[in-house]
Amino acid sequence: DVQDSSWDRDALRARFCLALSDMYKQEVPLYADLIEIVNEVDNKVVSDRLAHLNGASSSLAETPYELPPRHRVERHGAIRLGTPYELNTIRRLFAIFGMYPVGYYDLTVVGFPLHATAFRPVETAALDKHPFRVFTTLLRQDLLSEEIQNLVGNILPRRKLFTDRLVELIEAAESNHAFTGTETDELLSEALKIFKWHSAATVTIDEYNRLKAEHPIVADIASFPSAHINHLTPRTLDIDLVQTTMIERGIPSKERIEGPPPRSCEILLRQTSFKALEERVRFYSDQQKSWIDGSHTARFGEIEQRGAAVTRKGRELYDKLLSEAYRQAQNNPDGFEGALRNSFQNYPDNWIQLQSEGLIFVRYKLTSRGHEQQGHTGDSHKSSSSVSELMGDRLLTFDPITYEDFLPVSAAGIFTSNLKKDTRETAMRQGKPDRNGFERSLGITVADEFMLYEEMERNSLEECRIALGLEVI
Ligand code: OOG
Ligand code: NI
Repeated sequence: DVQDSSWDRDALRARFCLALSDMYKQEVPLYADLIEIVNEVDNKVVSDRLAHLNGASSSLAETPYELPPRHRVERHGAIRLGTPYELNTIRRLFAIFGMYPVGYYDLTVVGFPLHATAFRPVETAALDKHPFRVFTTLLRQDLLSEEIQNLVGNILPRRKLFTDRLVELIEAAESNHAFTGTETDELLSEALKIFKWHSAATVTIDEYNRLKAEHPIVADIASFPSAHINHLTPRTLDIDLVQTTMIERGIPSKERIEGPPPRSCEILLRQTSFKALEERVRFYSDQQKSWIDGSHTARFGEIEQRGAAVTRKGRELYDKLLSEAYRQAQNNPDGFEGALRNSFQNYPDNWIQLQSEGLIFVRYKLTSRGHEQQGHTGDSHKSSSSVSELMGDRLLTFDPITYEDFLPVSAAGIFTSNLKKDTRETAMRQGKPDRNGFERSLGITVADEFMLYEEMERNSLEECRIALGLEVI
């Protein structure tokens, strides 16, 4: 069982994320600037909150001014893969780092011939240590025109994302081999090669143009020898401030922040980015019988702010209010932004209400009064006391659980801000989701994110009930 191996998956994941981040800083200097802005903004938010807390009594579930250890290191990245073999092997690699596939994302709804999952830690302790995640898309070759299917079918099986040594090390890990320090270093450096940028295309300029005419994303996936990381995203405490700072400093930022409007109780995910870079790429030209210069636009920088994970009911309300905002955008003097603020007035914006209406997932914890009464509650409380009774008696309180996943519609906003629309898009929009096909390629099923959050909530409540000497229901 790989779960019980001798190495520390959390420590490996932390090293892997740091190494990727260092590599990407070298490759995309604007990413390094972005990290600096995020650090500045977050320092300011923390000192403002401290000043505020010194003046006021702290209320329930107020965002802590002491940041959890995961904060400064938190990132997500994104890669795009071409074949089932590539997806399957990435899954085996990421498992060594304690990252498992969670959720199925169908991107045909936004006109992309892709489906995806997010590789991430799933357990509370692992998430608390280092919550690195990689949004991983797989090309849907079945949605391409026959001509491009043939072209891609020729190119992709020949590329070698994983070195022989890497595959050997993955196999060793799977048979529970205890890695030496040197082998761990090798594992990381061989893994990094998968994500590295290459400025020489593996296709001719003509092929590149044909792939790009099909859909720019197809060219991005099929023209290069690696699955280059296409963005790496730090988490910030104040995305609005990061956005204005980016604009002030002349960074080509996207116009709007994707996701929910600004709120006092953050939910789900808000994201913004700077636009993709136009990069010089060398292509072989059959006509000129030589290498020529061309360009490719795909890699960008992104920032995110994460809030509470919402329940299915909370997600339905989110989706409903979002589509309402789209419908009303034309009639609002402030356009989509105004319509969004308007429709989200119907999304409760206070933690107690969000919790009591079952809109968010929470982690229960004992209040200080609860701690004092540990084990003594039996007399005054029915052992079947409900959550709301225990909260009413101020024995129990909660923290919202952080959303660890992605929002496909936001992702689409980011995608489309970086890529020109295309004629075949409509055909791709008609594609049906193919979760079974995706899972067959992956080699296992993807976890259901709602069930993971539910389990965290249930476990936290059980622990509290046990500590209070109450019956576990
Ligand atoms: C993936 C986009 C998804 C996000 O933050 O929602 C994503 C891609 O561009 O390949 O990273
Ligand atoms: Ni992203």
